[in-house]
Amino acid sequence: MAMIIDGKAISGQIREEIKEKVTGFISKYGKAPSLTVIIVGEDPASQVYVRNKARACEQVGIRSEVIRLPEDTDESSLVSLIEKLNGESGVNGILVQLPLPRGIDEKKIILAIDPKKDVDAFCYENVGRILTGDYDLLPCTPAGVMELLRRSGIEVCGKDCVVVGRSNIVGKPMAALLMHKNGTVTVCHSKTADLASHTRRADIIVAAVGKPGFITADMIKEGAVLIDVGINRTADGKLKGDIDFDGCFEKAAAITPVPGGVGPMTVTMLLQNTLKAAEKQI
Ligand code: L34
Repeated sequence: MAMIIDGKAISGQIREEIKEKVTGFISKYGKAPSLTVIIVGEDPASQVYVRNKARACEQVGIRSEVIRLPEDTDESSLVSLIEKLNGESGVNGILVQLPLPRGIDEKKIILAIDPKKDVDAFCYENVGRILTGDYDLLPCTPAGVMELLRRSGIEVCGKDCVVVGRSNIVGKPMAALLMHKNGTVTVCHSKTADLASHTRRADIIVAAVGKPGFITADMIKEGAVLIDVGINRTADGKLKGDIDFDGCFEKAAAITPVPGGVGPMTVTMLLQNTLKAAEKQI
């Protein structure tokens, strides 16, 4: 029977710690760290995530502003807005919620953000820092996964880690962070021949595929640690992860639920990055 890794509870603990640090920051510098989130269009999932981010900022005393732009916003006005925010000393962190509407080049937008204010750590400079291990800002989801492992007492050193998914946002930085902790890392993806032969050898699986229930009990080994990054909305409106939670529960040693696993940690790591960015800018 698996230990359930309670991301919501761990998140709550970390937010208390961040809140104390933010209080210290405010008494030292006379102002709160601040985050500006830009959301373009009406994607319902993005609306939920951005609302969660704003609420979390409020919880810990970080000042946040959400800028809502219409679906038909053009690339150049979005870039202009980012450039304006880059120049404002009262803005410590800038986040453009992804995905962006068709017709806007995400890469261009990400690279318009001042690397010091890039609290997603998506720009080239920050990605290079992550790969070399010389970083202060980490991408929120992979950082959240590492923190879940650490606070659950799960050792990465020497373990066989299989990351399923190779996105720039999750899979690639996830692999880098696991390597920094001396895990032996395999990155699998949609073209991997015989995926199960890899996942069955894994001590730790991080699933970031975007397919509900994709990782099934027959694909894991007894005692594996399962980290589920997937958030899929099923037809009946429920949230389902990439891992078949019920099927894997007996066989795994530990598993994250969806919701209440990695999701809240993504939001919490954003708070941490915003505080770090603010400290660096002072
Ligand atoms: N720029 N775009 C940018 N940065 C990010 O870090 C993200 N991500 C992903 C999507 N686009 C982004 C997020 O914020 C995913 N993501 C995110 C944020 C919050 C939650 C999940 C993903 C979250 O709060 N999840 C809750 C449930 C939310 C619900 O009810 O839908 C959970 O318990 O998993």
